[in-house]
Amino acid sequence: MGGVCSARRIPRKVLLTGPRGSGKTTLLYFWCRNMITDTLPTESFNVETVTRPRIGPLLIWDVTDTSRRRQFFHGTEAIVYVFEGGNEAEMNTVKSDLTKLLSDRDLHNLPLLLVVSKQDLNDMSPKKAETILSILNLTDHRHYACVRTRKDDPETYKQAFRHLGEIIHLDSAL
Ligand SMILES: Nc1nc2c(ncn2[C@@H]2O[C@H](COP(=O)(O)OP(=O)(O)OP(=O)(O)O)[C@@H](O)[C@H]2O)c(=O)[nH]1
Ligand SMILES: [Mg+2]
Repeated sequence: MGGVCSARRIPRKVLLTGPRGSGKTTLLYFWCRNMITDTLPTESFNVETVTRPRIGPLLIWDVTDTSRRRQFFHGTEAIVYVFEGGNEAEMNTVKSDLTKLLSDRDLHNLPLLLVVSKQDLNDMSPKKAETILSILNLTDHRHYACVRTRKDDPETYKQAFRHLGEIIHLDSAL
């Protein structure tokens, strides 16, 4: 017989967001299909259910447009934020977007997975990204993990999902 999480039938809502073109849909489709797929820029949003035994179903909303993103926040139980580790100007944009996102009352204290994407193009370690983003100020009182991904290494996408499962699991154990 499974544990509490595996028995869960109602999907947990997950918000997948981050700058345009950062690799969100590639990540989502990998989690759904277990393979790297070609993507087109997302017009409005994508939504997929991803089910794994230990964590139960996740309803993952992939949303880019920051001006209309807020309508997707209500009921969210975890956040996945994908960004490329780029130059200083880009990281400043990421930091201000992330700061705004995490201070929203609908996303208060929710588990956060930061994904530093396209590591075949940018060499930015999670530690470096965390320093630039002053992550300790952003992640107080929430379960948090930071991973890097690259689309030529599917294991990085699997690892990202494992971390997402862990922080959700920890959060639901509170
Ligand atoms: N080189 C490289 N390209 C990647 C990687 N991940 C995604 N891409 C490419 O980056 C482009 C954008 O990827 P998407 O997954 O569509 O990005 P997105 O964040 O969903 O983009 P929007 O929907 O426009 O916000 C695509 O051409 C992907 O193939 C990666 O790890 N390395
Ligand atoms: Mg997309």
